[in-house]
Amino acid sequence: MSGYTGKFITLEGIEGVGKTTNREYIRSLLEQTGKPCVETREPGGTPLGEALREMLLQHSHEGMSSDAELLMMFAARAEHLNKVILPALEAGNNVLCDRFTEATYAYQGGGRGINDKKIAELENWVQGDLRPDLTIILDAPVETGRERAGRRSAPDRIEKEQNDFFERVRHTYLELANHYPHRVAVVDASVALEKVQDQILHVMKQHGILD
Ligand code: T5A
Repeated sequence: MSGYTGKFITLEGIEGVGKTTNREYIRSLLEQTGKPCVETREPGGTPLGEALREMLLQHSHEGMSSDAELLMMFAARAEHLNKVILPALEAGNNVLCDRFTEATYAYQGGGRGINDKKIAELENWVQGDLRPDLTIILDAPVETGRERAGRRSAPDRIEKEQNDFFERVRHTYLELANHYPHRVAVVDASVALEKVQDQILHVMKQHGILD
């Protein structure tokens, strides 16, 4: 838990499940708490983080080692925490972040096969005790997510991975939800948007983010 008066909410899931689509809705729910909401994303959220994002996602860095990828995700995160997330929480705001460390467990851990103890060491170093108050995992079959993402844009360096990579990513997300049910919730994102948003409202109430 973040331990701040504002809430730290993160949004996760494989490609194309609807994170961007649902951000505005979640933001509007968070604003009902009376506190402003700082909306941000990872990798990114700062000038350095956005530069790292570009390097991570562009095709000119095909063949990047998994460890380099992992360390760049945490370099971007360290900057993001220091410059955006912690100042916003310290000022009493809610923070809504499109992806955070659960993505690292899912993609670099599940997808790339990096041992989760290595990820946990970096998590503890960079974040100390800070964990999101609630992580909402939008879950849908890999084919559904990829088909939706493909309609939107051409695949980036990570999106061009094969289905088995995304099956491992999805599986790791679901394992995280089983492991941390008090702070990680799964929403079925394969259904119509209205039904997805009903579930989001429900989990935010269930986890005490909204009354
Ligand atoms: N990454 C990130 C790591 O590997 N490790 C890390 O630690 C971190 C932080 C970032 C990449 O970096 C990786 C993961 C990613 O590969 P990103 O842009 O944050 O990339 O993530 P993407 O998943 O690529 O984002 P997308 O924009 O592709 O997916 P979204 O945001 O989940 O999907 P969205 O909202 O754009 O929707 C896609 C399409 O589906 C439609 C929308 O209208 C849109 O057209 N849609 C629906 N259609 C029908 N029914 C619904 N319920 C729908 N919901 C949305």
